[in-house]
Amino acid sequence: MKIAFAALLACAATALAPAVHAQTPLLTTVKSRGHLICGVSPGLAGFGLPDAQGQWAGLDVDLCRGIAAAVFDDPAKVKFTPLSSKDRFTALQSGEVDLLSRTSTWTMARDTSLGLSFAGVNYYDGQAFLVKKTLGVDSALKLNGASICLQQGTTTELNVADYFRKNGIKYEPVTFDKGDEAITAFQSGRCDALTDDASALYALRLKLVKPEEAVVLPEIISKEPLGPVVRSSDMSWFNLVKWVHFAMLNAEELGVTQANVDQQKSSTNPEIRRLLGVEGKFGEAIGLTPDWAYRVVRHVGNYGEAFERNVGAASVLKIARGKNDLWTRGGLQYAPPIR
Ligand SMILES: N[C@@H](CCC(=O)N[C@@H](CS)C(=O)NCC(=O)O)C(=O)O
Repeated sequence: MKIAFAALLACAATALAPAVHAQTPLLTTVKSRGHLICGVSPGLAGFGLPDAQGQWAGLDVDLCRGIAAAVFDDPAKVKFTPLSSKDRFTALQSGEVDLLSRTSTWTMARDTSLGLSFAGVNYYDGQAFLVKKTLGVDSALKLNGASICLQQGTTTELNVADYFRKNGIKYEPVTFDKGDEAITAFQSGRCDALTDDASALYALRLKLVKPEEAVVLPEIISKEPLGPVVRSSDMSWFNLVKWVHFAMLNAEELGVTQANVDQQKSSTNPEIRRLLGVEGKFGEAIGLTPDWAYRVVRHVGNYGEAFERNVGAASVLKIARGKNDLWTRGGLQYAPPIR
């Protein structure tokens, strides 16, 4: 009886124990470490690539810098960890990085079974094929029997299997660990086609000795919503990452740029005033001061500026805004309001 009573007490104590585990919030860890650790592509122009001085640049890199700006008021307080397609999710799960910002496609399996959560879409992409003009093929449907270079551990690998099966045609996969290896193999003729996210194909094509000798075929065979990923265990950190991306979008929509952000602080538009922390305390719930988004725009710019600089007109890739334009101009980029 005594034992049963003790067991009951123990059960009651467990039931009453706070459900929250005594886990240090990631923001606290990041702040005390003094820098953010961001998992990025090992070297993909436009998204994540170090220059000769080791300075990282790219759209994914700028999201990391935006988070560092929000937290530290210093976009340089980021350590970049290059991760292969195959290793990226394990590195995030193990805590090696604070987030992944690395051309990662939001899929149901990745979002629901890895203990990870996608915090937004910073680039709407789709998968395509690159071939040499000498192959004489103008459609992916004419690739029957082709050997196709691709990267391991990607949605690319799965989509190409679906596409060929669906269309009743055959192919032979030639798999690699890195984008660089795949393009080198394509260059040397080890495969007839290279398949990847369309944006990556434009970046990889520039690595060919004669880029003009290869073309991207017109078919887009999948949806590749690319975005940042965090561990699901820290809701507050998830919100912070999500809202840095939304702040960059809202800034663009409201005409707030890196160049005018200081003048915009005296704007009478209530939406701009809330964005820049002149009114309200919207940063508090994510552990930041009210001017968190001001810091993001001041150091990194708005989404459109980051897009143009890294993958758009002012970059080597020259990708049109297309689906990545704001919803107000017919694109898919849409951020919930700050209020
Ligand atoms: N979006 C796809 C593909 C992502 C991916 O890994 N893309 C390649 C494009 S080349 C990449 O970023 N590679 C980096 C590298 O190996 O340097 C996914 O999430 O599985």
